[in-house]
Amino acid sequence: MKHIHACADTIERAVGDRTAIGRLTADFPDLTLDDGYAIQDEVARRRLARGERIIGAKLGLTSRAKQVQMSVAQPMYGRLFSEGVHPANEPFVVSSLIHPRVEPEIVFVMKDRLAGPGVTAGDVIAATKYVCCGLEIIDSRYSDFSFTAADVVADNTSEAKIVMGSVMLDPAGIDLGLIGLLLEVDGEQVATAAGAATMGHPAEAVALLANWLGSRGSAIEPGWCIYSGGLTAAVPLNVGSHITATFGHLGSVTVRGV
Ligand code: 0L1
Ligand code: MG
Repeated sequence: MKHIHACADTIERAVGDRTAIGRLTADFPDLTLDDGYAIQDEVARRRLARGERIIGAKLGLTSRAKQVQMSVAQPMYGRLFSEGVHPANEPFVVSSLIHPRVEPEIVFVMKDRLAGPGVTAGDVIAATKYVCCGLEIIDSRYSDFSFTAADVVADNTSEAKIVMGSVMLDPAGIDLGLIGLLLEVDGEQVATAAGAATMGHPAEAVALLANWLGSRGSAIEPGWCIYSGGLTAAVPLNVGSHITATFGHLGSVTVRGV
């Protein structure tokens, strides 16, 4: 037993109080990645009991830019909940979170169930209803976004809110690895990337997720949306700032902090 319930309490308190906490691993240095997922599972169980719904999943740290920014060099996954959907074009209240950041992602909306082992990027493309662009608004519950892999997995990989673009495309007709991205803050270019920044191709990240879930007796379910991981480092969302991601073929998506 590695204090799973106590750690889940700590994470939930940080979310509720909107107050950053120290790393769980400072108190429990032997916390493993599996313990992190057990804490994530426990918090998810409580959220479901309170009436939230799971609407998908997210990959974290699938690009080199994100791994370098966070000093954690391993991909991971978290859950997306119905409470997290933020309508495009609606201002976002920055003070509703602790210290939000935004990252641009390619989003898969699934038509078929997918579970490993053996799921490939080709299987992902075939099982996808459409792809669109998205912004993920992340909010680490840890001070200064400072964490180990076990900490951030326990914190549902900093999950907070998602915003989805409106252009929906069949991924079979485009090379998602070669899709370009321009990230702007207040009209200034802050980063550029291509879809290949996510594990060579964003469908590879979704295949990894399907294989991980399969190994845990779970699956990607029809209708789920999957955020395949930030293509660039995340940028702070401040009051008054406009953050826009414009993708080749997939259009653009903006969030405005108020
Ligand atoms: O979606 C993400 O890539 C977040 C995972 C890492 C946590 C973070 O950057 O806060
Ligand atoms: Mg993300």
